[in-house]
Amino acid sequence: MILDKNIIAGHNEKELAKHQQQFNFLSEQTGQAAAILEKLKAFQVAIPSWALGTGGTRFGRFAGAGEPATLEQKIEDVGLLHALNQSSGAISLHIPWDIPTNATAIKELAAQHGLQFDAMNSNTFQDQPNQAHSYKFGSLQHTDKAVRKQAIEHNIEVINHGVNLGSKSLTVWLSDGSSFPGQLNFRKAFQRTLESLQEIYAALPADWKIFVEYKAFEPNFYSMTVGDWGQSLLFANKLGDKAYTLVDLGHHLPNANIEQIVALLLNEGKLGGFHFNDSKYGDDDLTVGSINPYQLFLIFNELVEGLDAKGLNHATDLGWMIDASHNIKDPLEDLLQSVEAIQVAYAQSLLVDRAALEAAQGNNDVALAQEILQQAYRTDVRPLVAEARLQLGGALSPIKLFREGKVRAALIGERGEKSVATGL
Ligand code: PSV
Ligand code: MN
Ligand code: MN
Repeated sequence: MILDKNIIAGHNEKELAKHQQQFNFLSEQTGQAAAILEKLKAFQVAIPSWALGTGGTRFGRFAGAGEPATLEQKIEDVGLLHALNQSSGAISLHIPWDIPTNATAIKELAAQHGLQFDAMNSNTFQDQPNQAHSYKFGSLQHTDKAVRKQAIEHNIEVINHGVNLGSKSLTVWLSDGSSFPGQLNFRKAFQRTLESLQEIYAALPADWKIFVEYKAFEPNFYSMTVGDWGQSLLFANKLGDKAYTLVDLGHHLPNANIEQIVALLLNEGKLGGFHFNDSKYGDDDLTVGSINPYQLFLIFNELVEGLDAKGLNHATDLGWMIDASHNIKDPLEDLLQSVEAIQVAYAQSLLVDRAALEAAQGNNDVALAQEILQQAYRTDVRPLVAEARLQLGGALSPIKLFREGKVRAALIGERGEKSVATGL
């Protein structure tokens, strides 16, 4: 299904008068709408293929209807999102769930929808049918060299698929670790993992990056071999210039100061990218901004400050992606909400009066520094985000149009009630 431009234009016409009023008020209030709009328009958030179907938990799965069953359908779904918000211009694939059997055709299809291929993801946390060795006790860390070799070869195969599609990065998230004290020699597991990663690194094309993603717990519950940003940074530093740490917001222990982690990684030149989601307890994969939007703003505040200080490009020098997969919402509506929450936090952080904040910090004026941040955070920037969409040809109210245009019903018509996505 492709959303007709006339449908979007018709929707915008109905919404325009109200929007214009709100946008004009905000422009006057902030006095810097034009500059922020340009940045918002350049900012794209990649969509992971595994977020397009409802995820399950170990207690069950409630599949939605009309989910994308093939890679082509996943690309179509991201195409729909991008048509609606003009800010989801990339898809991130997970191998072997998304093997592109005909890379040229897949590339063409993506291009028709205005999509690029974001980071490729390997999977050594599940055993696949006919696989020679099991990952039950880890993959790149495994005590058995044959298992490590299999996992290394899989990662190289993922790079090769990515090369064919024009992707430029590999994200490695490992479930490796241990669930009971005594199970693992931490030093040796680290060393084996490093040597495995070095072999994968050696297969990276010159213009590629490798992102080492960390996670504090799950599926292993005593230790994770890449359990926090310190361990990820150790790997990234030892691997070389093409290796970076990837921050997934859900992968920290409760109350971790993620904004400080991000600021320091960026300062070290080792922050590679993000997986956005939100959580109350752990890796809940909830909609971005649904639980703690202030934290999201504080993270973006550090990112904007750090990127500007280093003369980096907000849109292109880091990898921006959503990583969520949950049980009960329509995944496309959820993703529209997530992208908007990211854009809102980004726009708010662009509103921060940097010079005033720096002066307040220099004077140790703690109350004023907080006032400056909250002035930006409490500004309702949604009309700015909507205006950016409008200028790019997207919909003023994407979810409203998704519902009024009966997009899910059309997808069910095409794919059937029982079409289930492959993935988490
Ligand atoms: C598992 O926690 C996970 O959500 C990681 O965040 C990865 O990025 C993702 O799965 C896909 O492998
Ligand atoms: Mn992730
Ligand atoms: Mn996760």
